[in-house]
Amino acid sequence: MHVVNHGIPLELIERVRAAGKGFFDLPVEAKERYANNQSEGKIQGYGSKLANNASGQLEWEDYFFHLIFPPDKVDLSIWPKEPADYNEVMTEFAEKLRVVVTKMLSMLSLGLGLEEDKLEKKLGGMEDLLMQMKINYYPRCPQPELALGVEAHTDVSALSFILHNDVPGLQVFRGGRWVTARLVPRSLVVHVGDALEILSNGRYRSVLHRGLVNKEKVRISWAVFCEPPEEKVVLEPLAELVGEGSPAKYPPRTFAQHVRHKLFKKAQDQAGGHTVPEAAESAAATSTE
Ligand SMILES: O=C(O)CCC(=O)C(=O)O
Ligand SMILES: [Fe+2]
Repeated sequence: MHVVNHGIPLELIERVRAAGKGFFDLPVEAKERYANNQSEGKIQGYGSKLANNASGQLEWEDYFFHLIFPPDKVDLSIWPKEPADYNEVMTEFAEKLRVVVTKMLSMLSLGLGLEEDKLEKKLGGMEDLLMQMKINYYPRCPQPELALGVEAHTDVSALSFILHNDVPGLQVFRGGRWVTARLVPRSLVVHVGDALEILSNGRYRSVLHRGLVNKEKVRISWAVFCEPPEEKVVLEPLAELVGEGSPAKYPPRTFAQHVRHKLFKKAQDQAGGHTVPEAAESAAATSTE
């Protein structure tokens, strides 16, 4: 969905875009000083996927991943030092977006017939709900039909907020086909992720989506994943939504267990010769909404 009138000044959004683009415009040696190291568990930092991944699909992107909220959990040492205003801009954006997160979670709680602060509290509240920024940088791709920016997936988060540089490419799977998200001026794109699907016992569905690449234009997106803490919260359908006639559709798991389970399932499906998710395979038609 697109959210407008969200209260984040356009001027601040422009500065976030400029700061992210400024980082990716640096020479590769400068960017590599921030390289992540997945095998050592260092997931924050700069990474590149311009290589074949396990499913054989080429993911054509570089990215920068780091925590932006709450402030006491942020590790500023790994944030880009260039452009010089990166910290200031991203910190201000995180604070403003955190207010929007609370508003969205209130509305989504009310939509389930629950108290306004139910989801916010369940996801860890001001202290423990994490906001992770992933800046996706999709270079121009000479043969866009052979690659994807990001392959089809649902986000593990509760909610994801996406900004982009006005180049189309985000697609959601709806009604049995891939639909390209419209570019709505001044909007934030919001996706429901797995954590919210689980808490709502499937009343809100995690959105299957992917990112296309472009022959003419570089595409950049800023995705902010709002997640519960890894271990503190047990993700399971909220008690109020389970009962006679509506059994729990998901087993209890911590967020960390959910992420591991999903990776394990993906590896198993791939070993069995499937790409994941299967719905994506059968999707031939593509259109613009
Ligand atoms: O580039 C986009 O618009 C979406 C990126 C995305 O889905 C992700 O980073 O999880
Ligand atoms: Fe995503």
